[in-house]
Amino acid sequence: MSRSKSSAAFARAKALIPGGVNSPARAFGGVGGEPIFFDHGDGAYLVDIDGNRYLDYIGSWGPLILGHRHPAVVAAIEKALHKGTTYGAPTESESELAEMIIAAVPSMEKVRLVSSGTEATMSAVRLARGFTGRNIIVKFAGNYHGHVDSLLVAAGSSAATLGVPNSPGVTPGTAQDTLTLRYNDPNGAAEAFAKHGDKIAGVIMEPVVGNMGLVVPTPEFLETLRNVTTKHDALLIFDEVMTGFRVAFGGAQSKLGIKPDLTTLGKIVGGGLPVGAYGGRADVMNHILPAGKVFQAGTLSGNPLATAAGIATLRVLRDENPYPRLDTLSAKLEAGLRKAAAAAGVEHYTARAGSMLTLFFNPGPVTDWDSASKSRTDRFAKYFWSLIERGVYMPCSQYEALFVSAAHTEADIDATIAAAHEACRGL
Ligand code: KE4
Repeated sequence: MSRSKSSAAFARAKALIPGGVNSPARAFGGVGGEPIFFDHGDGAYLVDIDGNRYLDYIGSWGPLILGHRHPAVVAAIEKALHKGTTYGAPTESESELAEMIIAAVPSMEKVRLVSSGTEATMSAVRLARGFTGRNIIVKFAGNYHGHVDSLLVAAGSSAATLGVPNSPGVTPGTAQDTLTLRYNDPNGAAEAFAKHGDKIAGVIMEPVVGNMGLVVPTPEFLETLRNVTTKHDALLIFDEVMTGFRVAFGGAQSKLGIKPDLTTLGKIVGGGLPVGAYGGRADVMNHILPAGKVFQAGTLSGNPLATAAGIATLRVLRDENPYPRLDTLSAKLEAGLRKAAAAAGVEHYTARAGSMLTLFFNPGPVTDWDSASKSRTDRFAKYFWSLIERGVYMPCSQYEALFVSAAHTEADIDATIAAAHEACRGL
């Protein structure tokens, strides 16, 4: 495959934009080589500016559960577009999207729309601190919640250690109020609350992790977090930016049977346009300005084009219920990727939650960042590029989840598995 136009486009972009990309996740840092520039999407496929066609398993990092350019989403955006693009004033479409979110996610009694997942988590953390009057936020190593200063914190070495900033620009003053624990470590969480419980405003977590590769929580871990936060009057925040409307229409919480106090959303809820959301207990949400005193605002929050795309997407998900088929296709893909690695004698471990899954080049089990970070990223890089040459576009990092969309067919899954058999042979 020639990618000369992509290469030229990257050279141009690097002179204008740091690293030539507007988000580091697209920079191919985890796999080497140059990022591919795309011209358009088509159902389950992406077409790059050199005309090469790929089966897309990134789906824009999660939003495109219906695939590229679903007719209902395109029509909804077009209809909204001809009325205007933004008003800076309330519209009924914001209430309609809010009603759909609240109907789908039982723990959400009230919701505020913003423009990204980062804004949603940043606002939820501020709200937890404003509601409780406390400072400390607990997060988990390997969980990503967007580029919020207070959550860009290195893992602390134990329950009692307060995190240190791992991004230049995040001050020690900011990081000192973030406690980073090990995922799937109920004892560590219990110890942290025994020591700091009366100072902890909230716990934020990915209820199913996508950002260290896919890691599922143990029931004991979830139950412990729900119990200790309730006992100490701290808030439990589920960051469902990735899992919301992905692993189930009601999000991971609807499958895990745990009710958080706040939930953050993004990605699918905007149908491919910029929407984030945070919501939960009304008694907590009513502390948000202008109902309460915790400040949060946004010029394009609830943007009419974005809410139209989100409403159309949630309507298709609610009325057509693609989840059983997505689960069947994704299970077939997972089994096929495992078989391809096994046939080549390559150490591997997989984890899946609905239509998001990760193949780790790791003997497993992968239960936390410590175990995930032992993966053979060198093998992943070779695997990634071998698949690219066979027209399969996987997430460009071992520490991400791939996404199957409703536009993928059985034949697409079979072709991907065949390509994986060839890609594993060279590892
Ligand atoms: P955004 O600000 O990128 O919309 O959302 C941040 C965010 C928050 N919470 C979770 C669980 C997330 O996964 C994300 C964003 N996910 C990454 C990919 N794993 C987005 C890709 C990127 O940063 O370009």
